[in-house]
Amino acid sequence: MPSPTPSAPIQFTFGLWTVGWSAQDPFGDATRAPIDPVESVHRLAELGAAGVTFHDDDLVPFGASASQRDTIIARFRAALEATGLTVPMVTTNTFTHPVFKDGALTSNDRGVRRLALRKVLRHVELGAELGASTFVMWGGREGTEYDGAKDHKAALDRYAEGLDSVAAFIKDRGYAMRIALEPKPNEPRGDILLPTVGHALGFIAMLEHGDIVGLNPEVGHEQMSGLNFTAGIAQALWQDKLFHIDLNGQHGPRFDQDLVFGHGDLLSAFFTVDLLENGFPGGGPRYEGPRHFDYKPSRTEDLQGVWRSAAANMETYSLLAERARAFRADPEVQEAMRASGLDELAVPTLAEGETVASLLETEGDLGVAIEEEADRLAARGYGHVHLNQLALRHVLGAA
Ligand code: ASC
Ligand code: MN
Ligand code: MN
Ligand code: MN
Repeated sequence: MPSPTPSAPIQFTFGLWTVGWSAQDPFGDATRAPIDPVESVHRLAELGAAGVTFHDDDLVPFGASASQRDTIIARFRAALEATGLTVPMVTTNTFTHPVFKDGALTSNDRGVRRLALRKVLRHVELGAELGASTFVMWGGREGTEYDGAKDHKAALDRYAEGLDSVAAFIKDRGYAMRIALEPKPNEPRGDILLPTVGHALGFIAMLEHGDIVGLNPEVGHEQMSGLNFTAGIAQALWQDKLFHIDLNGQHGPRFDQDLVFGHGDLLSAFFTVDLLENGFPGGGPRYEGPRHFDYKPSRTEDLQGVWRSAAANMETYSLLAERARAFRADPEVQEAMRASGLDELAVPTLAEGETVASLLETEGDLGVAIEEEADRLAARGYGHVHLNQLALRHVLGAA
């Protein structure tokens, strides 16, 4: 049913490193000048964003003196106050400096691991000061190019040690903050540890402080592995582990494109928005965090293109949210969902009090009877294609 009152405005947030990217790639120089983070805060506020996020080094250059750091942060805080933008999430850069070439928390070099940990903890402190409730950790350099160059058992032990140390620090300080791991299969490393949502969920279950560790899945990162992003975040939600999200666009398995949200697989983007805005068809855990964009304005764009591409992310999401609302409210869709059996799937397979032993006893006779029953059940059509065509009509504004 359409909601009787207009829903609260969607909270869109952007990484400072997204619009601020000066577009250098492995083959070519920057095509744009860097943008002052204070300028980005003002421009994003004008475009209707609710908040910004950043790596430590996006704001304060690595190696800046304490007084330089204070000046930069004071100026940034003033911009936040002037615009009303919040900082719901921060993250650490443990990938740019050459020291991290073999990883940060999982570098083979213990000195590097200890330095990385200090860099992370310092940024946890700044994040807490700015009110961030999520601390994202993208381990872009945690991995290897060569299977023989990493002891995976030891690397996962060190990854767990590092994360548990950061989580324990957050708890000891009493910060209202949770960690969100961001999986990615490869790039910049040949293979990255915790390559997918599934790997990361399995890893979190092994942590001592896994209660405050969840996920920050990125659309393109799952699609680089040929995986279904919506299905991935659905499982994370089911496990109460969808702490944050990185929205963008990607054309299947290839280099990380970081396109505008919806500029990759549009139908997949529609179902992502449908899940985030409308929840599971049968109810259940909802995503409550910001709609965060981690995209890159393409290298072809000038400054006008940068701000237009930022606006495009929010416009696409908002249009899809409208379409997803209409999709769920459409009686024809509701009927198609029923015909597909979506409501039946919500019914437990065993009746209350029933056991598998009693199931076998009452309905277990194999042979002719079970074959007849199977044939009868097999005759059903599920109408999934029709349901998907109705979704497509809504996406195209034709329903
Ligand atoms: C992040 C994050 C990524 C990377 C990448 C850096 O914090 O979420 O995907 O860093 O954007 O270029
Ligand atoms: Mn990416
Ligand atoms: Mn990301
Ligand atoms: Mn990214």
